[in-house]
Amino acid sequence: MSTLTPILSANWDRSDSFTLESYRSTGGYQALRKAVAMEPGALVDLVKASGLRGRGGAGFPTGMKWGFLPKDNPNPRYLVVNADESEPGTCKDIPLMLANPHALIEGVAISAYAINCSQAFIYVRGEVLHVIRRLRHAVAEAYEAGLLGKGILGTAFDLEVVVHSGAGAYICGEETALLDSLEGYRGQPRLKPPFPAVAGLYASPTVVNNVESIASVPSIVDNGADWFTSMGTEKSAGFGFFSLSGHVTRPGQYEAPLGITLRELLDMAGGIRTGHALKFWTPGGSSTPIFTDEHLDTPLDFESVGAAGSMLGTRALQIFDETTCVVRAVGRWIAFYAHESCGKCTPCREGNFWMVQVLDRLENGEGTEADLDKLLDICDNLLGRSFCALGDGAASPVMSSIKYFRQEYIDHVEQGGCPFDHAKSTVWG
Ligand code: L3W
Ligand code: SF4
Repeated sequence: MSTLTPILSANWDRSDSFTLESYRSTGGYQALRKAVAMEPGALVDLVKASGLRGRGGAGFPTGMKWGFLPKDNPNPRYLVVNADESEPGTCKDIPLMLANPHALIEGVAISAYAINCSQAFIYVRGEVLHVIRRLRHAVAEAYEAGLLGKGILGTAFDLEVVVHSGAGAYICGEETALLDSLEGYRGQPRLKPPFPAVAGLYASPTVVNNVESIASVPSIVDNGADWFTSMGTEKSAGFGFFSLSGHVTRPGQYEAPLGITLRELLDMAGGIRTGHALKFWTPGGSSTPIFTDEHLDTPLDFESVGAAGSMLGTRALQIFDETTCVVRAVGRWIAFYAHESCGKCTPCREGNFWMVQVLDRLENGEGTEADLDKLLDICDNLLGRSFCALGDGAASPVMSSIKYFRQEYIDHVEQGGCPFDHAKSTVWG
């Protein structure tokens, strides 16, 4: 039975948790002091040994990514924090930055030192002005205290940190679109390879990491790689946020070891709202294939979720009970993807547009059974044929919902429209 592991969220109940004074009073910035006394390469080895994997969705090993930076490139190196959190259901980085901005800033300083970089950017989703203000204030506090800027903690290590506001485009969470946006261009994904580690910001070697990944680094430096690997599973080490939303009694952030199950999380969260039963859920935001009550005991780690046909993604667990119409839920997500498609490639630009039309007509009683094949055909043209992960992600909820709830789609056809009373589903009502 897994229990919670409050590490990044340990002090969230303190009303001043976001201040430098509060962060320092609980041991904050001790890890930075320890790190700058180490060889940078030893820090990279430490993060590799911890097994930390990217917390932004893909789970790529963080230390390995740092190790990809070419040694013979004379250009400056950059560290870019992806704080453009926008995946539907994903809501972990924003509370983390609000309640604990110094964990991120300390992580930025340690990570930049580890990769020999003296310029970092935190690219924040443009809509969250309050988060941007809080981060800028925390960065200013860190400069004032000699934790950023020239000669950090009396060493020769210099680091400038810029908090950059995005302009509210979901695609700018894709790392190369983010880099284009940061350079002042319209954010659209670039062809990979080259990966940012080789040619990223201003065509220079760049590490792009998610907020939660970077904020986890100080705890690894403080406590060691063995401490981190003692949590989670062999290939999915450590802890992470599981963000429960929707039809759950106590929605919110549950910081727990990877490998915990939804059943265990629901036990802690008071279960599905009273009088109702689980119908479907997303393990990692709407870009991951949906799960049902069959998957209550699937360990939420990269391997187990993958083996069960989905992705751990951002651990955004959106929970829906039996009052929710799956066609309507999927329709809402696809409308989002259609709106946010950057338009660069045809499968995603056209496919999402047409999926919205088909899902709308099914929901409104104008669909036919052939529409199911049409949806699957469009998905076939999206999956693996889109330029970036947005296209693949959009196909996921459509294909998986037809797999698990085919009859519900057919009911929409046979009953001339949606058989659900949306007022009963507080989520989509
Ligand atoms: C150097 C190589 N670097 C891979 C790096 C790469 C990137 C990281 C992961 O999509 C997924 C997506 C969403 N040399 C490398 C290399 N890298 N090979 O590793 O790369 P990749 O391509 O596996 O994934 P990605 O393009 O970063 C992320 C899914 O996560 N997702 C998350 C969405 C999250 C948000 C949000 O709001 N936070 O949007 C949810 O499912 O769909 O599949 O850094 O450069 N040989
Ligand atoms: Fe743009 Fe969509 Fe193509 Fe990605 S898949 S490049 S978001 S059009």
